[in-house]
Parts: sequence; C-alpha cells; structure tokens
Amino acid sequence: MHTSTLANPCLDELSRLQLERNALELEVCGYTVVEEAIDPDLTARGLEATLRTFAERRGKRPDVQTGEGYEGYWSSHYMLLKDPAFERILMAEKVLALIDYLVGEDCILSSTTGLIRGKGGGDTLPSGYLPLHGDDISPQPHPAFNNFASVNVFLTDMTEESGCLAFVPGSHKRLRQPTAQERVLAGEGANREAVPVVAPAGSAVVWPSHTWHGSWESPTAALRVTLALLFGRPHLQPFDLYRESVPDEVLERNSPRFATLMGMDTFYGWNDNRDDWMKQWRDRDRSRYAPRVV
Ligand SMILES: O=C(O)CCC(=O)C(=O)O
Repeated sequence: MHTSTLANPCLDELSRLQLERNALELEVCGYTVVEEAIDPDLTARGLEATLRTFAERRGKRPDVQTGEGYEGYWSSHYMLLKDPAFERILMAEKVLALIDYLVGEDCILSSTTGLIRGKGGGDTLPSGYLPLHGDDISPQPHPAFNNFASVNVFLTDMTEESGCLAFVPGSHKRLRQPTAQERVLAGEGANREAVPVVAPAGSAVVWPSHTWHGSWESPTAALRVTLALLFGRPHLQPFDLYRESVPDEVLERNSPRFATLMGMDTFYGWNDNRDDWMKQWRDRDRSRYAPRVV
C-alpha cells in the first residue's frame, strides 16, 4: 500500500528553498527574517539606487555615514522603475516564495518604497519612534486570510543602534489595528509586547500585513536604509501605478511572473476603448492608458 502524497507547487518551492521554518514562523509569530535574501552586489546596487533616487527627488544626496539633512524618517514611493536593481530585488526567489505562500502567486506588486531612518525624530517624525501599525488597509475586523503581504529588504545593517524594526509576535491573529495605547513604543506606556528585529544588510523581513510593527528611534547619525515592498491580491487596488506605466522594455527583460506582479493578468480598468473590454492588460495597447509624466 502506498501513502498518498500531497502535491502543492507552493509548498514544493518552499521545501526546495529550505524555507519550511520561515513558513512556520509566519504562521506562529507573524513575521520571519530571510538572511542573504539578496547578494552583496545587489545590496550595494540597491543602496546606491535608493540614495540616488532620494538625491534626485529631494535635491540632497543622503550620506549614510553622517546622515546630514536626513534626521528623522524619510520615505519615497514608486521606486521600482528608478533602477533595474529594484527589478532584481523584487524577484529575489526566497522572498517571493514566501509571498506566494501568503498571498498567492497571482498577487500584484502594490508599492515599492525607499525608507531612510536617521537620528532622532526630526520634523518628519516628532515622536521619534514609528508607532506600531498593521499594513492591511482592509476594513476591520480584518479577514482571517491575507489580503496583503509586506517585505522590508535591508540595504544597510538593521541594528538596535540604527532604530530597528519592532514586531509584536502573534499580533497577526488579532485581525485588527492596534489601539492608540497599543501603538506606543517609548516611555512609560510603551507596548511591552514589541520585540526587535535585527539582521545584516541583504536580509529581508517578510510578514502578512496584519502583523503589528513599527520602529524605535535611532540614537545614531548614520542612516539605515530599507526598501519596503507591499504585495496584494490581484483584485485590490495597488498604491503604485505600474500596470499603466511600466515600459514594455522592462517587461521584455523580465519573466512572465514579473509581468503578473505588474498587474498584466488583471482585467480591471475599462474606459471607451471597447476593444479592450475582454483583454487582460498584457494584451492591451497600454500606450492608450499611460499617465502623462509631468
Ligand atoms: O522602516 C520602518 O521603520 C518601518 C517600516 C514599515 O512600517 C513598513 O514597511 O510597513
């Protein structure tokens, strides 16, 4: 007699990449750290591209050592198309296998955000710490399945001295946002359930977006730099408009899976182009929808 085996491509991929423990951590704790999610060369390229993008958009290049002009907390959206390094980071296979496990392999990329934490809170974050929150923007109580999954890729070391991330283990099971009191990360009323996440550059932390997380104030001038990725189920509206704007040449140099992440398998988005009503975005003439870049 033979015992039946369970066929599931997603679980097979997790086993192939030896991510079983990470999947278990996602279930039990609501977050997991993947070390060496991207290699040192890609980490360096991702860091350089992030610093360059901040320089272009803010008119001042961040200096990772001195942190001058980047006190507090800074974010910059719609990073993906700023450099091909971000395309490669997006496709990092261990992270993507865990994302598939959380929100399915038909998920779409909702946002790519560069994050810089400098010393203290500055004008950008007067509380110093980033209050605990969940990234799931669905109505509460949240559904018991995952609509969104979040990733932070560490482009510099994530240390306690750099104002590291804080997670509340098990909070993904509460299916709600923290209360005003539960959000607090410093002082007398600080939430004692929060634990630090530290890991070297090149690592990534992955979580179902229900999990409560934030970060502590940094006491040091040096900058910590991360790339935040948000993935969502394909019927949910993304933050970044990649579906309309990703250039054909970017789709051509990447895999079909990359195109799925860009929303090319979705149908939503009808207007007077009646010949597109039955077409997925990958089959449309997207130049008819491309936003005017100002
Ligand atoms: O960078 C941080 O301190 C927090 C990041 C975060 O909250 C997120 O990516 O959702």
